[in-house]
Amino acid sequence: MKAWRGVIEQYRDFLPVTDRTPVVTLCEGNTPLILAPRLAEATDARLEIYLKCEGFNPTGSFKDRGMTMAISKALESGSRAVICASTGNTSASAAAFAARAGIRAFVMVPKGSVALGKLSQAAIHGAKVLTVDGNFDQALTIVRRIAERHPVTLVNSVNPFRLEGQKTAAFEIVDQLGRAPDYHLIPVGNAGNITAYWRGYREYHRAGRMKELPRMVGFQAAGAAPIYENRVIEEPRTVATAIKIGNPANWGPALEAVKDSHGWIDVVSDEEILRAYRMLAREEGIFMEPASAATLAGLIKCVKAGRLEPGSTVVLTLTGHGLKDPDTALESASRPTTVPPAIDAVLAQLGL
Ligand code: AN7
Repeated sequence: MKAWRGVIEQYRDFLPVTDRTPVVTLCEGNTPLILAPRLAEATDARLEIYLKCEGFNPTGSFKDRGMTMAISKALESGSRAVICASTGNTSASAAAFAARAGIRAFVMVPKGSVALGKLSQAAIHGAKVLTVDGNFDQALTIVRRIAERHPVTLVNSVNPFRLEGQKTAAFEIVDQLGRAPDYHLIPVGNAGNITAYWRGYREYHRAGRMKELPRMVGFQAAGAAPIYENRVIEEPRTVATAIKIGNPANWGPALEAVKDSHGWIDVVSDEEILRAYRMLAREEGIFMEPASAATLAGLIKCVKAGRLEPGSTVVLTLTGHGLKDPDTALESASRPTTVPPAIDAVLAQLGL
């Protein structure tokens, strides 16, 4: 087998790159698609469930697929700096790929709403990090204005190259499964990823790589569900900070993806998200961040409501690694027990 060289080299024919594009890659993509029989059992779902583990990308989230494209194209156009607003993962990825490219990264994150791991990534890669006393939507408005007037490239998902890179996840799923799933379940924040997957599935379909298109099903957190509620949420709230977004940039295209594919958008509560978060870690040994667990929470809700045809194949995108957010993990699980350095005391604790 040839060594994996990142999503641009793997899917070059489907991407807007040329021989003159300087490819900036951290060998992102090629993430595992893991069968999850214990989840099917635990949720009473008569389904074949697969987990597309995007947390296993180089910076721990799906953003790397988009960032390899955005940074490569920024470099091609002569840009020396990039900027983004972020709930955390975009900033971590932008910082890493900018470092790899040898250009500057400026990132704006909402104060108090970004998981520790993500902040540490942006910092160690040398980005200029600004925490804003406001929310993600306000930060996005500011960086959009700055990028219009100053020599910095915006790398949020309004940058068209971001979604071009992210659509490669759909290609991989079809390559791995040998077909498209019947349903594709995915969390929705700024709504770029659901848009990108749908684009990827349609392009692969058009190219004759698959026969049937999947239905796209997106999940928002109940306190941050602008698309589901069909209104801007001024003060979004959820434990899943990655998707704490009240006015998604790709609102329209996400709705189109859902409509065209005969799918739907649903909501899940923080309680449902945290239950799914623990279940994923305990039943399948897969540690993903709360926003990713929203997808499993959504699956459970859909199964209970009988919305998924029995016998179907379902793919869940798990967007970011659990290590991104150690605080939520520790709050959600039992704490370590302190013991003296004595065998008897240890045995007593272990019940052996
Ligand atoms: C783990 O990093 O918006 O619907 O600024 O980090 O494409 O926005 C992150 C989003 C899901 C939602 N899961 O994807 C950011 C940011 C995780 C995420 C989403 C995000 P989109």
